[in-house]
Parts: sequence; C-alpha cells; structure tokens
Amino acid sequence: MTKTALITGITGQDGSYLAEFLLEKGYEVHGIKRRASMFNTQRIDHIYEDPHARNPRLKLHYGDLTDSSNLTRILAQIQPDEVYNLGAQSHVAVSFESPEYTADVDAVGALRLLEAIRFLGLEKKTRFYQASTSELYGLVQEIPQRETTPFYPRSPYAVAKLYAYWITVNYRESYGIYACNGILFNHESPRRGETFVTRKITRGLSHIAQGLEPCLYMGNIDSLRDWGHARDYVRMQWMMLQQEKPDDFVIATGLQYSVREFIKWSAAELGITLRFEGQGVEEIGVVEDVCGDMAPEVTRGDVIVRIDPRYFRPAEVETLLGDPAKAKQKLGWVPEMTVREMCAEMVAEDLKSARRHRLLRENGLHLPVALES
Ligand code: NDP
Ligand code: GDR
Repeated sequence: MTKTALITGITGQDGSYLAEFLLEKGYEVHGIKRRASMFNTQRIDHIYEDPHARNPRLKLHYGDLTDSSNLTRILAQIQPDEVYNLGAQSHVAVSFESPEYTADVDAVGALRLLEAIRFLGLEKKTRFYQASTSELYGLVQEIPQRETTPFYPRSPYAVAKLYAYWITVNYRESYGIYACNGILFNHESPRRGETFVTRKITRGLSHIAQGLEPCLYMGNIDSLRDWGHARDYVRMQWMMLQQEKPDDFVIATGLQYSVREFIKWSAAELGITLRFEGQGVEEIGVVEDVCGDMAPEVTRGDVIVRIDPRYFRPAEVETLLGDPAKAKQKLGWVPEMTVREMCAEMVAEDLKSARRHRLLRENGLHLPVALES
C-alpha cells in the first residue's frame, strides 16, 4: 500500500529534502505552500510534477498554518498516514520583530493541525511529527543538552516552539495520537535560507571572493552551535514516525563550533586565510593570504568581515551542544556528513552562483546582491 504524507513547510529547506526522501521511499507526498506574489517553490521545482500528468506523486495545496479551515479541509481530503509539521516563521531574530505572528504560526499552528486530526477522527491513523528545536534549551541548564534537560527559551520563536512541543506531548497523552517531537539542533545545507548564519557566511564570502561585495557584516561570532546537514536530519524525522511507540528525540552531532570558526573554514574553502583581530564590536576579519581562483579585488590586508551590532539579538542563545545518544541507540542515528564537508558543499554551490553573477555583471547586467539578514 502506498503511504501518504503531508508536509507543512514543503517549500523550505527541510521540507524540500524530506519530500525528496519520501518520494524515493515510494510515498505519495502532499505539501502545503503559501500563496505568495512570486513563485516560492524553487527548492522543490526539480521534483515538481505537472498536476495534469497521470498520477503525480507530489501534490501541492495552497494553505497556511494560521488558517484552520484549510488545514482541516486538506487533512480531510488526503487522510494522510503521516503529517510532518515543518512550517514555521523559523528565524529567531525575526521573531523579536514579529512575535505575535510567530506565536500564531509556530505555536497555534501545531495545535490547529493536532485539533484537525482529532476533529476528523484520524487519531489512530495519522502519525504526527513536530519540528521542535534546540532553541528550547536557550539559556542552557545542562551541557550537553539531552531529552531530559530543562527548557529555558530565549526568544518569541523559542517560546512559541515550547508551546508546540508541549501540545504535541499533550495530544499524545490525552488522545493517543502517535505524535513525536524531533528536537533538532541547527542543520544547514546549500538550500539553507540566505539570512541564517552559515548561508549568510558562505554566500557573503563567495560574493566577496568574486568581487561582488566588499565586506560581510556579522553579529555575535562567539556564538557556539552544533551544526549538522539537513539531509541527514530529515532522515531522522521519518525514522521517528516508524517506531513502535511515539517518543521525543534529540538529533545533533555532539560537536560544537563557533560562528568565527565557520567563517574561517568558509574563507579557507575559497583560498583566503583570514585572521581575526580586535575585540567586541571592533573585531575585524583581515585577509592574511590569498591563493586560488580569486577576483583581483581581494588582496592581503583587506578587511572583509566586520561586526555590526544590528545583528545582535535582544537575548542571545550563546551555546548549544546536543547529546544524540538516545537517537543513536533507538533510531541508529549516524550522520553521514561532517560540518567541514557541509561547509565545503555550501561554499562550492554559492561560489558557482557568485561566478554567474560576476559574469553577468561583466556583461553589463547588474543583479541586486542582498547581503541583509
Ligand atoms: P525554513 O525557514 O527553510 O522553512 C520554513 C517553511 O515554513 C517554508 O516552507 C515556509 O514557507 C513555511 N511557512 C512559513 N510560514 C508559514 C505559514 N504561516 N503557514 C504555512 N507555512 C509557512 O525552515 P527549515 O526548513 O530550516 O526548518 C523546518 C522546521 O524545522 C521549522 O519549523 C523550523 O522552525 C524547525 N527547525 C529548524 C532547524 C534548522 O536548523 N533548520 C532546527 C530545529 C528546528 P515559504 O517558503 O513560503 O516561506
Ligand atoms: P539560530 O540560527 O538562531 O540558531 O536558529 P542562525 O543561523 O540565525 O544563528 C546562529 C547564531 O549565529 C549568530 N549570528 C548571526 N545569525 C544571523 N542569522 N545573522 C548574522 O549576521 C549573525 N551573526 C552571528 C546568531 O546570533 C546565533 O547565535 C536556527 C533556525 O533554523 C531555527 O529555526 C532553529 O530552531 C534553530 O536554528 C535550531
């Protein structure tokens, strides 16, 4: 029997990898996409099938996590075996700007889906995955963080996700729904949104290396994160829903690095040796040496990284380090890609696109290069 899955957030980083993964497993995959004034399906265009084709296995529905009427209608129509709730206003810094919207989508959105499952009597059929996050640990109470570590959220995003975490547990305990929280630590890829720190770095430095931009402006580069690859992490989202009993799992690598280190690795991939000097907001990243296929604009002594306090957050999560022991033991969790390999992959992809930009510019076509975050 073909299994059916519904993915909210299918147009996002994880949604696109998960859709690919489930299609390969033979699933019929349904995704909810938001109406936008421009096309917003770039990450899934390569797997998209013309709805006029016979029996397409990927189907998209317009919808929004703030609209329970469409969520209920889509669930009633599809009656999915599995729901992956990946949709979210997922940017921590933005959640300070739009706290109420973030709560509506990230907290009440999860409730709307769970209520729809209950209302439609799908409690015994539909398994539910909630995209929970290491941001729940916020001001960390224990190192490393595991499933039993107390939460201390530090942003409107994290507080909204705390509600979603507990409502998922509550519906599991109250109504017997097979519902799981994946407490995923940061995971990245060439498909990562351009305003998250890793992609901002790989994209920004690739642009600098191609002479398209002079400098990368960063926030707190002392921040420590446990970074993995999104492709490895979506595999675990699926694994969680294949267990006999629903449970919550931390997914992490168990290794931690600073944002500054990630900047240095990315520069090294581009043939730039970068030295940091100064302190606090005066800290700068200076080019110590250059080799490889670099635009002549980048030379020794150039300052290509500066700190801009605009990127500091009202409350910061300084350090995150996960303990994936439970996932290792129960799900056989083995990440395939190291953070350095991931960084190399991201730089390679961003460099390709920066080269295209440069070529267009050399031929008189100027595209906007936004390095905002
Ligand atoms: P992205 O920001 O790349 O994707 C978010 C998705 O949610 C997009 O498809 C977006 O649509 C959609 N979305 C946003 N608002 C709404 C809404 N109101 N209604 C319906 N859909 C909406 O995030 P990721 O793929 O990186 O993350 C997936 C999930 O995992 C998120 O819930 C995130 O909070 C969580 N998470 C992510 C981690 C990470 O490191 N990546 C770690 C832990 C948890 P559109 O394309 O139109 O913007
Ligand atoms: P995070 O990811 O907040 O951990 O949330 P992000 O990549 O945005 O920030 C990581 C750390 O880097 C610091 N930082 C900067 N961040 C951004 N975006 N831009 C900058 O210029 C910059 N300079 C330094 C941040 O302060 C932070 O400490 C991500 C999201 O995917 C969430 O949805 C998810 O839940 C968590 O990861 C786990």
